[in-house]
Amino acid sequence: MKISITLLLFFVTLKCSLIQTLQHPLDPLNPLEINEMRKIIQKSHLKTLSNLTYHFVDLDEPNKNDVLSYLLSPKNTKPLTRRAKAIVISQGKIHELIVDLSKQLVISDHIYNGHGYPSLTFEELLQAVLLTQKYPPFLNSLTKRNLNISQVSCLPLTKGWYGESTSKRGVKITCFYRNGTSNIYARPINGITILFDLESMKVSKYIDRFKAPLPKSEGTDFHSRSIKPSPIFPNTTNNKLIIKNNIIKWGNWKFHVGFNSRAGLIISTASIFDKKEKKYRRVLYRGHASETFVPYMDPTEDWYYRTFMDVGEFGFGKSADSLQPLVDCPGNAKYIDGYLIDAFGMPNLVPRAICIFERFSADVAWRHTEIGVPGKVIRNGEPEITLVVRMIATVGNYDYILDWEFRQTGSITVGVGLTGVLEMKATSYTTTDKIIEDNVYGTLVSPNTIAVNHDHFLTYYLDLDIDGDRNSFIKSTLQTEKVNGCDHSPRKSYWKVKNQVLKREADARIRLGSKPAELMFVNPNKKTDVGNLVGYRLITGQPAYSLLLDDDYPEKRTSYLKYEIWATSYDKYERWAGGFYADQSHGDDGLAVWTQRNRRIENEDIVLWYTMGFHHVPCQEDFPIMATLRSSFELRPTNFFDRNPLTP
Ligand SMILES: *[C@@H]1O[C@H](CO)[C@@H](O)[C@H](O)[C@H]1NC(C)=O
Ligand SMILES: *[C@@H]1O[C@H](CO)[C@@H](O)[C@H](O)[C@H]1NC(C)=O
Ligand SMILES: *[C@@H]1O[C@H](CO)[C@@H](O)[C@H](O)[C@H]1NC(C)=O
Ligand SMILES: *[C@@H]1O[C@H](CO)[C@@H](O)[C@H](O)[C@H]1NC(C)=O
Ligand SMILES: [Cu+2]
Repeated sequence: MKISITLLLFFVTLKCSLIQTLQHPLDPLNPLEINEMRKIIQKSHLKTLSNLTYHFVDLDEPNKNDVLSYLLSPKNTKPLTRRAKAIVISQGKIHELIVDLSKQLVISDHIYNGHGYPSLTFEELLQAVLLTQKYPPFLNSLTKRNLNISQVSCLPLTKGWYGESTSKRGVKITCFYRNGTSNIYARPINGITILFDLESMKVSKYIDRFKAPLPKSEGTDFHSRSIKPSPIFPNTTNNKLIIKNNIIKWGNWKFHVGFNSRAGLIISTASIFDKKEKKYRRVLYRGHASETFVPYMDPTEDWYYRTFMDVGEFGFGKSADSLQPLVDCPGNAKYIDGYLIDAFGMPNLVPRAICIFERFSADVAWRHTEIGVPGKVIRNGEPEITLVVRMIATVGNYDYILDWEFRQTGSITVGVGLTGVLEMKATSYTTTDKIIEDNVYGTLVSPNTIAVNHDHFLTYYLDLDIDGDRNSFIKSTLQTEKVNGCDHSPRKSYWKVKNQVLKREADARIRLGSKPAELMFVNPNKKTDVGNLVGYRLITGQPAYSLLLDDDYPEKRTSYLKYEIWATSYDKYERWAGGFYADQSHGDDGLAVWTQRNRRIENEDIVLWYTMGFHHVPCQEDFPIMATLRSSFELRPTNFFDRNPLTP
């Protein structure tokens, strides 16, 4: 009896997982598949290993060609095998595993011996904090400061890399005093250095240097005001929204929404319907946040190491917060859940990880009034209606609102909103006129509180495939020309467009800002009826590159931030701009390293990388909680359509 129930369950499991795999080959691993993967690993040669922890699990995606043929004719393509990729650590060894879920086998187990470590698990970080809060020398330091442990909150911070030839997995712990506030970051307990070793799970270094004043708790709290969201939403049924599992259809767009622990939200196989060609045309094979870098600009003992690569060290997906209806997303939003994998390999549901909603932007999509036709005033126009796909990552103190906004014109706007709480340090100063040092590395945002200067760099992976895989990257600079005397023109100058096809990866490293330029991915094998190459253009936000010196350790780890733009030859395994093993990385993986091969990028399958940056000099309005600061970039059709697709 017992056996038959087990068998029955086995078949039910198998059947369900098969049904779910038929949707889209890039669907994230579902809970049944995650459980299968874990069981396969537990039954494999790895079963003898002790204390095996899961640091990263993702779909091991099929090759692009196979995905595309499957989507073109699912019935005529043999089913794609579902595989999981898992990075596990056991006894200090990092195993890179590939698990075939249909064959029920671990098909590859490779030990990684290079620099850097995989993303940290939530469970080990929680343990590190709990053990630190019981560590006797720490309790002594609190007693000396007359602080009660029941009011202390601690936070684990990644420690970066500062030239050590070898270093263990570990974090630095920084602590705060609540007593009277829920804004834990507002009251940092300064002067204590705590290094926590994640291999032995012990405090490995403890130094208490001085007793700094603690900022007051008054005025540090923040609470939501009750704002009633408008219940009225304009009637936008002309663009029907269809959400079938992870496949979204809206107006002329069709795309897939994925989710993993590292990138969070992933947009794949986005195509737009062309009325004239009567078919969907490919635009973006995949796009997602690839890495972030948040270096603080304070070189002193408690702060120098704060140079975070949040996506690689922890993960936007792991930090995905459940979205709050009517606050994070409007009333007409539909939600998609996400699944994460904990340190034990168990699936964890993130309810409402992603929301999708039609936005009446209150902007004008196009308009014109014509008074030149005798006897008439002719007014035309359309309101702008867009579709937004959103997730929010709360990474410690900061919240990142990550949007992909699709327009019926063919444009995709990728937006980022920064909000949350600043990282602050305690100081004895209560007003700026009392500051005696040249440099306190930030802004006095409240008495006894300095918010430290820092950057936010968000690098996006954008695998554009304009009407096919083979694309070229064109840089068009606008050049001032002198008017030739023979032209008999009273003008002296004008500008003209000079197109340059970037041939190799080294040509495609671009620092924005000095000369106006248009950056375009084109399909050199396809032209519009009038003969222009079909393409999509990148309209960037404000330029921002890293200002650190080349020989500074954080700069060595993130040298890809010397340029805002890169283009690379497509390689399925090159997705993480700062390298896969980001925790304590040495900078020997990632964009800057891959492109040293200087591969051909003309008429090849190529990938665009763009970094959106913020140099953040804090101000008082960022305290106690920061009003959202936004930036965006746009991928905009350029001679892709024969005419404005909004006009019949
Ligand atoms: C496994 O973890 C347990 C509890 O954390 C610990 O006592 C033990 O030493 C670990 N074993 C190995 C081989 O690391
Ligand atoms: C610390 O706070 C706890 C809980 O509020 C309280 O029970 C305890 O007496 C306090 N300890 C001291 C030394 O004040
Ligand atoms: C908490 O703060 C109040 C003043 O706001 C102070 O009187 C009290 O002693 C503090 N308690 C602890 C445990 O630090
Ligand atoms: C909204 O759309 C529905 C369905 O198409 C239609 O029945 C209704 O009249 C529309 N309402 C307004 C105010 O336009
Ligand atoms: Cu900031």
